[in-house]
Amino acid sequence: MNEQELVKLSKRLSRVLRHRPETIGITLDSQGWVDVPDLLKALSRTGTRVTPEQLAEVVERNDKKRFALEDGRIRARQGHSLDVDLGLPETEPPPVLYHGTVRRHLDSIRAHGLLRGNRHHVHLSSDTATARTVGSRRGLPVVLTVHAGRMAADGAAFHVTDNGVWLTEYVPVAYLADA
Ligand code: HQG
Repeated sequence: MNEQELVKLSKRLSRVLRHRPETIGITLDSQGWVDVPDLLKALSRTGTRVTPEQLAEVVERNDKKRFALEDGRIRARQGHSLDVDLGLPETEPPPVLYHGTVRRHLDSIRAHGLLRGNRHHVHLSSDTATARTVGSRRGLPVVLTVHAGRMAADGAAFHVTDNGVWLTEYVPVAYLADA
């Protein structure tokens, strides 16, 4: 597959495995998994023919390792709006993490803190370059520092996905600073 085809299929998979499985007539189990043959049949029924080899290629070559393929099943590693339990253990965060956003959200973020919106968690990065990339999806990026160590010491839970995205439910204003 060429790069364009890979990105297109990755976006389609993100949509069905994180947000809207019902649009192709599948359901995910409580941990977000679906059997590969069921997924491929459903994609084919809805006009997207994908072979098991192509699916493996998208999972393997995905720039952010967004999907996990194990024992004939697949799931998204993070980013769900659906209620799934990823089973990620609570993990001690580094002293600071970063959040990439855009200027137009800053007033609201400084008033209310970082909110998870439709997703299960607020997404944080361990380095500023990744945070900048996340922010730049929406415009000129602005990077905020999150005092994760202090938050954890004050009782907040953090999780990290196996592709290195840090997750927490909410970041109060008191733990935010400019990067
Ligand atoms: C902003 C991508 C106003 C927040 C990325 C962000 C990430 C507020 C937007 C992952 C706010 C939510 C997640 C507040 C937060 N007032 N705006 N109080 N609190 N926001 O897409 O972090 O490619 O849900 O700054 O790489 O941008 O999908 O979150 O701009 O890892 O794998 O509200 O999605 O990964 O946007 O991105 P999102 P995000 P994938």
